Amino acid sequence: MDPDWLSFHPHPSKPQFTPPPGAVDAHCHVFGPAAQFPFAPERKYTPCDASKDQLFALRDHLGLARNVIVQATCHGHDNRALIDALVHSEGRARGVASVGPEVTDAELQAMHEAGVRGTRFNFVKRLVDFTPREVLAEIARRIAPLGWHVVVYFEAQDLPELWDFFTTLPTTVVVDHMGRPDVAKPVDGPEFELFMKLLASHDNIWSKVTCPERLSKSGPAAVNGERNPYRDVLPFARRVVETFPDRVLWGTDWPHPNLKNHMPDDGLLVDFIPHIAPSAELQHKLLVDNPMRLYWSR
Ligand code: 0GY
Repeated sequence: MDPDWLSFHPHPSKPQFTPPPGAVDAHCHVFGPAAQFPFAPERKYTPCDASKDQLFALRDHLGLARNVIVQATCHGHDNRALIDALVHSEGRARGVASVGPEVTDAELQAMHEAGVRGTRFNFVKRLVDFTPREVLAEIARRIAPLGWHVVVYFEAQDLPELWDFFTTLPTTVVVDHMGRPDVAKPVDGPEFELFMKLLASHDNIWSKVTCPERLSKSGPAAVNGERNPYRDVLPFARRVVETFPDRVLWGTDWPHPNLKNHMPDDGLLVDFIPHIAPSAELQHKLLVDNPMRLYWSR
């Protein structure tokens, strides 16, 4: 693994918040193990191993029922570690794969049978090489008949340039981490307003309200001893949940790739939930109804 790589928290705390029965962690990854599933030669980072068994143990520890495992860029278009996790999950995990134009229809069908329900397009320049929009549009056209959606990952400053591409995709589109807002800017400033407008004007576009630990500048410090971390991210996530309650997903992002300053306690991440989804009804939509509709109904 990279010399400055931070490994995931070895002993996450027990959350104080009890997720509703059937709650889904809708954004997490598996890494390797590299001896069994080597990382891709074109990867931009080399992580620690983070196995399916460790992921499933974390799921149980946090009081969650299911996972949506998202293909990480360190595995490129080789989805074997993801598929292996899905087929050993006893139906409790679905996946988002990463595919290139070379993928065959038979391979897509086999991935569907293993539990894949989406493909991810990554526009974060430090993570991937550029892929022409026409190539991605053709992949979207091919996965649409399977009922899959497209997950997109990008930085907030790139949204204006990506807008036309996102809004012409023929599938449901799920945005990772609220489009990575700069949380030092106002929640009603032009940058986040543009993101809110994207969802307000397109009812096929969803958002993950994930990664407070990645977006936060204030960090995990508790206030008055309360487990209420990442307070600067809270208004952003809460605004998205309250405005689009039927199109939001939550996840841990375990094992937290590329965090350089601190590694979150996954129990604290679960305790972020009641602050962004303050009612039982919002929590149930965020954690159960929405992910079940998107990942387990087709
Ligand atoms: C995330 C975030 C990151 C990495 C990846 O696939 C990946 O490599 O997603 C990141 O470095 O911001 O969503 O887990």
